[in-house]
Amino acid sequence: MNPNYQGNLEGAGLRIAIVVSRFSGEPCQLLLEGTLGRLQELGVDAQNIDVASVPGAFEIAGTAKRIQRQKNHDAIITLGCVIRGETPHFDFVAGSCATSIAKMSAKGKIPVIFGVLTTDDRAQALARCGGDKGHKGSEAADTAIEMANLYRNLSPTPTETKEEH
Ligand code: INI
Repeated sequence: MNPNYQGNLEGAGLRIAIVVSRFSGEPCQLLLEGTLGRLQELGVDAQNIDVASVPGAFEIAGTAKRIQRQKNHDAIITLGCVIRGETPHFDFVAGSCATSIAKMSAKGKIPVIFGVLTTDDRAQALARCGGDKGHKGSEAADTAIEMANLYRNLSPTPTETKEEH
């Protein structure tokens, strides 16, 4: 049976926001580059992409929430990198970041995509930014476009009509 509702990878006309943290340096920059490149390959106009830069993964969700409230975008992509070996409070930073973004994504009207790497070390992170484990930034772009188009095909739920964007 074919699904009733489906997304697609047509990015033309979509407005996308990216929230990217800077904490780990190179992996974060590579994630951003991969996301921007893939969004444009999928037809998103560069002028329809907004990027917010934040210090660390802990700041991503609050920033994404404020962008969500602007009601100017069809999807938000969150990008960042939390490395276990670089912090004794890995579980707090990674856990709070993932939980807050998951809540936003489930409750809000637009998709919020989780492109935050959580790895044991820097090599594992780099492997996921265009190395032998693929590119999580470019995958996040695909997911954002597919989900934005899927949500356009779905009616809002009764609670969402009362809720924030
Ligand atoms: N932030 C990250 O994005 N990645 C990390 O690996 C990290 N470590 O290792 O601590 C990290 N910490 C900073 C945190 O996200 C906040 O910026 C900081 O606690 C201020 O709120």
